[in-house]
Amino acid sequence: MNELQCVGCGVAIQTTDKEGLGYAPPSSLEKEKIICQRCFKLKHYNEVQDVSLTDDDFLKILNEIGRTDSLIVKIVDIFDFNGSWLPGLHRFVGNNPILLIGNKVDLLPKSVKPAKLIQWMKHEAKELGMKPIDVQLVSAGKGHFIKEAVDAIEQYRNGKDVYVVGCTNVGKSTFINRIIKEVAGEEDVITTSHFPGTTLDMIEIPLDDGHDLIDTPGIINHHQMAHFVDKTDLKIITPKKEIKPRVFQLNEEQTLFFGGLGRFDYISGGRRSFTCYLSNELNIHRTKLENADDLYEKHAGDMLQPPDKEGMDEFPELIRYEFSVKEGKMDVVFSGLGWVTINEPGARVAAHVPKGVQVLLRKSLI
Ligand SMILES: Nc1nc2c(ncn2[C@@H]2O[C@H](COP(=O)(O)OP(=O)(O)OP(=O)(O)O)[C@@H](O)[C@H]2O)c(=O)[nH]1
Ligand SMILES: [Mg+2]
Repeated sequence: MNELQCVGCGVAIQTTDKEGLGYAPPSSLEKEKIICQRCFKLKHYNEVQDVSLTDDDFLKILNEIGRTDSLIVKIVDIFDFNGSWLPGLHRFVGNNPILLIGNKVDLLPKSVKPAKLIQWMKHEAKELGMKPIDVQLVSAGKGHFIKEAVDAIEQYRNGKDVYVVGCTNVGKSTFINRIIKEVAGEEDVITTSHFPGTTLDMIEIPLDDGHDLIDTPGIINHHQMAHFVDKTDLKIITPKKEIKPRVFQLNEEQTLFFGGLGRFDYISGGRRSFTCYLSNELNIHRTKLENADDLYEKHAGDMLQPPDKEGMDEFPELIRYEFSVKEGKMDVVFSGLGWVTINEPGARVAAHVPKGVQVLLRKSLI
């Protein structure tokens, strides 16, 4: 890579087209570290400029990784484990070993034991057909377990390059920034933001043996809730601090609405409790199952929001999925929104999500 690159997002710098990708004013070329206009706006005004890269562009960038001899660090968002998993990853990594890291552990209740979570991640990874060389848990945002992760990377990379890959928004750049801060003391080198698609090209951070730690653009998972809501609503549904589990004692034929974005029907199984793990800012509304359709019809966008009234126009209809829990403690996952834990077997429930968003039943995480 000889051309000038933005230190924040990796995009190739150009100084002629003000509206185009990678624009930086000509005067900035004299600086030691060049930052593009989009990163500047993100950093200073938290404003995002939409990008004209397509899925194919991103895939092309990532395809190079399969031809390297390197360590792959795959990051998943522990709050949206399945939604941020990236099923096709093996196509990019070739035969390289994968270190799996669950990020954003700070969002889970403190009572959750890290060792148990790692066990759970190993189990899920196996179910999903992946054999990582190791599994770690971190909070890149808060700096928890970073030293452990750095030690693991050092151990497994065997003097090779390290590619940090994953879905958009899982915290790859935050993770690398955190490592840079720990090692070199420099803060916020790479641009991060709560908008998906922040990093635009590979960013190489030199390691002390001549190899690199490489940030990569996240792969977009179009099934994530983040793509169905606008910027304001994204803030509401994205948890920023430790999630306070909300417990509901429900009778049969009762419904919970998560704003207007999701709906959970308890159909049968006797009176029992359900635990909701969602952003603390997201409103939960309880009603009778028989009234739920009407209520959504009348109040989606006002009483049941986000999305707000304006966002409703383009909002896809909710699709219903039914589940019977026959054994164990299970989670009904509303991808990108959170999950509801069914504490005991013997319940029939239904989950409603916008068309295109993933719902699944999994072994309980907590
Ligand atoms: N709560 C919490 N939030 C985090 C953590 N790490 C990252 N985030 C937030 O997650 C969002 C995405 O972070 P980025 O580092 O930009 O994610 P990325 O994977 O590089 O995203 P792309 O470049 O779009 O692929 C930001 O709002 C971060 O502040 C964490 O450990 N805990
Ligand atoms: Mg990034």
